[in-house]
Amino acid sequence: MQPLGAQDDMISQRPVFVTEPHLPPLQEFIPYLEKLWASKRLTNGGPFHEQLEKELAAYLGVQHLSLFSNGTIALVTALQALRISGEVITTPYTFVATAHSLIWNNIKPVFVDVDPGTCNLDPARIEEAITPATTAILPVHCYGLPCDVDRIQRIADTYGLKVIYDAAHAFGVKQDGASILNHGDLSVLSFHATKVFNTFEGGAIICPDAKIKQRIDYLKNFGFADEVTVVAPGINGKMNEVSAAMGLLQLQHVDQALDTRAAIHRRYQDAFADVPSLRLLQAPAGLEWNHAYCPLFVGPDHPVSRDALYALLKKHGIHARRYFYPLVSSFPMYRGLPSAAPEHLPHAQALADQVICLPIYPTLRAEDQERLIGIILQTAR
Ligand code: T4K
Repeated sequence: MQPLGAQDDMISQRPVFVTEPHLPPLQEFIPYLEKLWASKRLTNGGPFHEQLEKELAAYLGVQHLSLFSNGTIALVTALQALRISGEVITTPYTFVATAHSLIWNNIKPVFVDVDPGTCNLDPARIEEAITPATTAILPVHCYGLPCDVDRIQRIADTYGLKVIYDAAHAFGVKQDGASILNHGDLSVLSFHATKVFNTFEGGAIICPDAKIKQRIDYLKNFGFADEVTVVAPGINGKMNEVSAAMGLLQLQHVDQALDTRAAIHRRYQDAFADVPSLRLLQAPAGLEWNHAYCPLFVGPDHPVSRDALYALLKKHGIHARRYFYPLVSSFPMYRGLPSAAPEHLPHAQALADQVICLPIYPTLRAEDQERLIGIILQTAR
C-alpha cells in the first residue's frame, strides 16, 4: 500500500482536460445496441433517429428539429436551405466552422466586432457592414450566452436579411423560460463529444415550420424526396442510429449533467470573486444557462498574462484552452478580407488575447478543480 503522500502526488499528475465527454453508464446503452442489432437499421432515418427528433424538440421547446451527422454539415446545409448567397455578416470570435460553412457555400464572410461583455456579435456594428450583397447574418451564441436577438431581428427585418444562429454552444439555453433556439430563421446545434449534450458526433437544425424542415430533410439525404425523385443537390448529413440512440439515452441524464456544470461554475465564481483582474462571464437575469464553457478573462492588470497562465497550467497537467485564439479572421483564408483587418475587430482581438477556458464537465473532480484554482490564485499574489 502506498503512503498517502505518494497517492496525492499521483492525483496531482493526472492530466485534466478542458472537457471530457459526458457518457451515461455503459450498461444503459447496451439495450439500444441490442435493438439496433436486431433491427439492422443503422442509418437513413431509422427508428431512433425519428424518436430523437421528436423527444429533443419537446425537451428543447422548439417546433421542429432535423438531426445531422455534425454541427458543421448542419451549418452548411442551413445556408443552402435558405439559399443564402453573396455576403454574410458574422463574428470572428468563434470556432472556425462558423466561417468555413460560408466558404463551403461560396459566400463571402464579413466580420463584425463583438461586444466585449457578452463575446457576441455587437448589434451596434452590424448596419455599417451591410452592403447590397448582404443576404444574411450568422451570429454565434458564444459560450451559450444569448446574442441580442431582438436587436439583430430588427436589423434583419429592416434590411430584409435572414438570420441563422450558430447555436453550437446553446443547447438547452432559455431566456425567461423560452428557448433561445426559436430566434432567427434557423438555429444550428452541435452534439460533438465536447458539447453539453453529445451523440459522439452530431448536430441539428432547429426549424420554425414543417415546410422548411422538409427541405432540410431532403438536403441532408442527397436531395431525395422519394426513391426516384431528387429535388435538390443535397449532401449526406444524416445522423446514424448509434448516435441517435446515444442522444435518447443522454436525454435521460442531461438535466443532472447541467446541474453539475452549474455547481462547478459556482465554485469557480466563488474562488475568483475577490480577484478584480480575473473575470468570469456573467449570465443576465432570467437566463437558464448551460455552462457549456467557463471562459476566464485574464485582465491586462493581472500580474501574469493569459499565455503565461496557460503555460503554467499546462506544466501542471491542466489543459485549459484558449477558445477562441487565434481569431478566425486571422487565419490565412480570411485575413485578406477587408473586414478581417485587426483594427476593425479590437474587442474580438482583446478577447482572443485574454480568455482561457477552464475545465468544466460533470465528472471534473473537486480535488482537481481545487488544485487548478489554487494554481490560478497563486498568480494573483
Ligand atoms: N460552431 C461553433 C461555435 C463551434 O464551437 C463548433 C464546434 C461548431 C460550429 C462545429 O460543430 P461540430 O461540427 O464540431 O459538431 C472542439 C470540437 O471538436 C468542436 O466541436 C468545438 N466546436 C470546438 C470549440 O472544440 P478542438 O479541436 O478544440 O477539440 P479537441 O479534440 O482538442 O478536444 C478538446 C478536449 O476535449 C481534448 O483536449 C480532450 C477532450 N476530448 C475531446 C474529444 C474529441 C475528450 O476527452 N474526448 C473526445 O472524444 O475542437
